[in-house]
Amino acid sequence: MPAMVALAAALACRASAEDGYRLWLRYDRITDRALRTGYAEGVQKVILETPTGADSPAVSAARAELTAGMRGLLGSEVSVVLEKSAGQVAGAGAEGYSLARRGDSAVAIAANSDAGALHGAFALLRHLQTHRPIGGLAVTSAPRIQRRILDHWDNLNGTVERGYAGNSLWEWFVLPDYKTPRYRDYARACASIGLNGSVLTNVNADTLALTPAYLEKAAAIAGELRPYGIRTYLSARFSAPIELGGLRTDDPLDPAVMAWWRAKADEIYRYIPDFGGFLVKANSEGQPGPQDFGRTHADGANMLADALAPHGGIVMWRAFVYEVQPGVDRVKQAYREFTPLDGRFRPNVVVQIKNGPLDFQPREPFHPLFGAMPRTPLALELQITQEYLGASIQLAYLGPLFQEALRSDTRTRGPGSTVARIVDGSLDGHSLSVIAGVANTGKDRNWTGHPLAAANWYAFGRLAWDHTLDSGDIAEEWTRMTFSSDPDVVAALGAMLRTSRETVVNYSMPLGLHHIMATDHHYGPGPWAAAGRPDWTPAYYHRADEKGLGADRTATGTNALEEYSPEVARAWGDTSSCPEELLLWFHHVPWDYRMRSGRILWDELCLRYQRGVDGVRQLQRDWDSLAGLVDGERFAHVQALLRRQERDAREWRDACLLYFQQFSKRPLPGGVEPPEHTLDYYEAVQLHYVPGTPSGK
Ligand code: BDP
Repeated sequence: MPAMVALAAALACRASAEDGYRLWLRYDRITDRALRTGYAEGVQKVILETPTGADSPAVSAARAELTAGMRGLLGSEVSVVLEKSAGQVAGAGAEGYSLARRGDSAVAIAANSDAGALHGAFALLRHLQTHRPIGGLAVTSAPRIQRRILDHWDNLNGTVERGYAGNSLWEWFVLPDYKTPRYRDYARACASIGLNGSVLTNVNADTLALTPAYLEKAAAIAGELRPYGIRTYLSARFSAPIELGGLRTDDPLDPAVMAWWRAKADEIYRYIPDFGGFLVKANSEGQPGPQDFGRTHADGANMLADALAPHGGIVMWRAFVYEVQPGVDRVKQAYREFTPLDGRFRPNVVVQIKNGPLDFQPREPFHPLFGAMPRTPLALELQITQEYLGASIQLAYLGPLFQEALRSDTRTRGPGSTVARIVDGSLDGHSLSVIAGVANTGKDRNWTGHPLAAANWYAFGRLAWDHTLDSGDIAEEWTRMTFSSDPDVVAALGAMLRTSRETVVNYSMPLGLHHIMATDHHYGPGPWAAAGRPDWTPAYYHRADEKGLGADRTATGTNALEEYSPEVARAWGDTSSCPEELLLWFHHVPWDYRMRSGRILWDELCLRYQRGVDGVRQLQRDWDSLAGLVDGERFAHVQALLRRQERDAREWRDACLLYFQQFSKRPLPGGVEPPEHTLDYYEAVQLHYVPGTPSGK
């Protein structure tokens, strides 16, 4: 082959390579001919019915998506026409849609807003991408939670705190002049799963983001996100009045401070007229806040809320607060600080709470603040980026974790008082509702690092839209859209996704163990670690001693259980009724305690760790079975990462069991592989420049 031809062939091949950039919006030709023809005949025309029937950026985005999508999936041209709707579309809410057939050859997408029409366009495409019948097509869908937001922990210098997919998406230095097309593609992906907001900047906030030069840059990004219905938010550093304004105080009750923030809010809205509001981390992990001046979280939040209120903005005030307080369990602190403030926040404030009371561990019980502040809208913060679940190196599909958090029943207002119903506002009648996910996106070509980690972004969006969806169904949808509808692929990848999170739990922190990871970068085991602060030290949490293992959070211990409803506290407070998944979270359990399997705790623990390693090997076998059924590029990438994951899982198992064995003084039971190295070896392991740890070495 002449060199030029070879080069051209290589380039053509590269262009069509599956590098993951297209995410779940691939729109490749449907290979089943009968299905394709049926769709092509049934969807020759799409009617977009909107309140105005007029064009707009969102409507043209919908039109472009439908045109490109149909052309790709069906190889046929679809005509997209606009009509003014006759009246309100029942059940579609402000941002939802209904899909219905119009005669034999057309589909109508009806919505109460242009953003709703765009969501409907994506829903129709998803319907076809997942090969669902269009015969009696009649779908109505509306989001249950009002604000569905990605929180980017992105720094202005391009690094991403806990980001494992390369640098930040936002190219601050060349903004506002150059706007990479990725901004649009990002917004498109978010809109396709129903998200409607992005906090651009890290919760550990930089005041520079609030200066005119950076507001101009943020406005440029906002302009790219807006056509897709994505609103822009920023994190706010509480000390900005001192740092930027030259004031002598940040006291939220000081008139000069209030005036400074009012003027700042006015300025922001001049740049970004539909600015969503502030996300604030205050008096937490060294961040400044109202308590520095003897004021409360409510004083601080309300002062910012008043500044934003004239413009319709909101404050998302985080409840992730803890300090070294001798005698007070870290997991109890947020509840103690926030419950006395219930009813004292302005209506445009939402208190944003992580799913569990500690910090995004592989498994946590639900946060006791859910249900404990009925007069305050509460937002749920989930972590999509896998800080404690193997970064973007290990496979952990988080749909099951998100679902577990949302469906947790707090019992605070009787059975059915789920976290989901507290967050969506239905339990306590709040109209403001927010769900946030800490993003796992970055500059990597495939957006999320691990080729399967985009499933977590996808699952977050789908559950944020409708928390009654099943995480297994979502995994299947994603698989069909991202890989293929080949039944072997759907079955094998579906099984991998469904089991992967529990597998990570098993090889890292089984039976309710938590916070036993390495210090700072959090990648890998570190139950022995001396972190400098008691509440950052794993022994504070695992409490291993000659007698047993686990944190006693019953009345004989820290009594963290008192923060839950009596029904939950009763069930979890007794080892015989506490779910074994949470056993060591709430109890210090003797090594020879009889578990439900009939084995003693030590043996069960060892076997769980082994089960985790075996689980990764099963993931490997499932993936290997897909050779030839998925493209070579993604196949090889995942295969290599699973090899690494198997090694990492063995390290977790061996290191943790050797460490705990010092206390249990018992042999490994049959069926558990002997460790490869000594404990000294594992304790000496030092990782360098772990991604997502901007300050680490
Ligand atoms: C912890 C992270 C830290 C974040 C903090 C937070 O390790 O980087 O700043 O959460 O949520 O999990 O504020």
